Amino acid sequence: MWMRGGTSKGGYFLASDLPADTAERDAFLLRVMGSPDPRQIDGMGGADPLTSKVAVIRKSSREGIDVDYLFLQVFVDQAIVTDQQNCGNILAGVGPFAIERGLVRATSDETRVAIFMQNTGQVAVATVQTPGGVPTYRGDARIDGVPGTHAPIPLEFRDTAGSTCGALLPTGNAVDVIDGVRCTLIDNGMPSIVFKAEDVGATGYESRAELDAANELKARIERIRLTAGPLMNLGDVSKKSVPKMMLVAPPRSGGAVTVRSFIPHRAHASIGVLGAVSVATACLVPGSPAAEVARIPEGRRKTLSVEHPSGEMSCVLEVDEAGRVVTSALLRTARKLMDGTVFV
Ligand code: NQM
Repeated sequence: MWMRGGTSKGGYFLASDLPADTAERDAFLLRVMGSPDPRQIDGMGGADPLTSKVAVIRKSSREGIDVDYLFLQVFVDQAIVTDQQNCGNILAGVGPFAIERGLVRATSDETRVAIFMQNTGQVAVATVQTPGGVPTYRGDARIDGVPGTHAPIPLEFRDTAGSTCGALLPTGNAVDVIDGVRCTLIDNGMPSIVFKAEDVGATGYESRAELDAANELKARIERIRLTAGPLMNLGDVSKKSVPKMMLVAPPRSGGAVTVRSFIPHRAHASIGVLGAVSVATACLVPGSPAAEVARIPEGRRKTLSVEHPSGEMSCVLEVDEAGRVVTSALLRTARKLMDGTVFV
């Protein structure tokens, strides 16, 4: 099934429909997407990392969990399929897909689907609109980066701190200076490097096209990324899609912070879901570059509007007495686009 999940798009497969052998599976998915090729002309991919994504879903045998979800990023111009990151946008389609395929039974007009995210070993709960027991994609919810309105799919996350790096702040520091730039190395669901846009000669308000054309800037932040990878317990990240690079600046539209992200080599058209959660969390780390530019609402339950190139993403963060983020929630939408046979 081909679906839009949040601001991403990709193929959703039952695990049982894919080769069990990882190398065979990856070769198959490269053929499906038409990679490696910058245009992905011979496949389903959209010549963009945001539309070259795969969800692999199976019924879960875990207590209290409905389905297991493995996310795979199929590189566009390299023959790489990686499970080294999660994807909260593609996650938005997992609940409806699981109901459509009969892995989960709709319970009432709304069905909560508990999803184990295999990439990071954490749980997300998606609430899917299921009037009459059938998922609907129509509704009034709007998310920036997607035209029109659709049925709301709220996503809740718990225990995402240190999802891949082992700790929220894998170096134990709020700030590490790398290549002369003050950075926060953080992982609240997505390994991310957060630094002030102005510290790398950017404004933080550039368009995606401007950032993609900024070759000197991209080379500089890639140097930072390659140095930071091992410090974040990620090893050599030259062929990995994490950590993501997050350039922050003061908000301009009444939000909490402005972000331009690289994922990691192309600029994001908006921002990733867990990427946004990780940046919002960095804004709450005292002494961090993000905290210096952010405007943080009061209270234990905070809605941080993260401004990005095509609008904003509101992250609802709940903090404990010590100010640590314990849960996060976001609104996404998804849409079933096509259900059929893909030929390889
Ligand atoms: O951060 C893009 C996306 C993502 C990932 C990326 C995502 C997340 O927008 O949870 O959703 O960072 O590669 O789909």
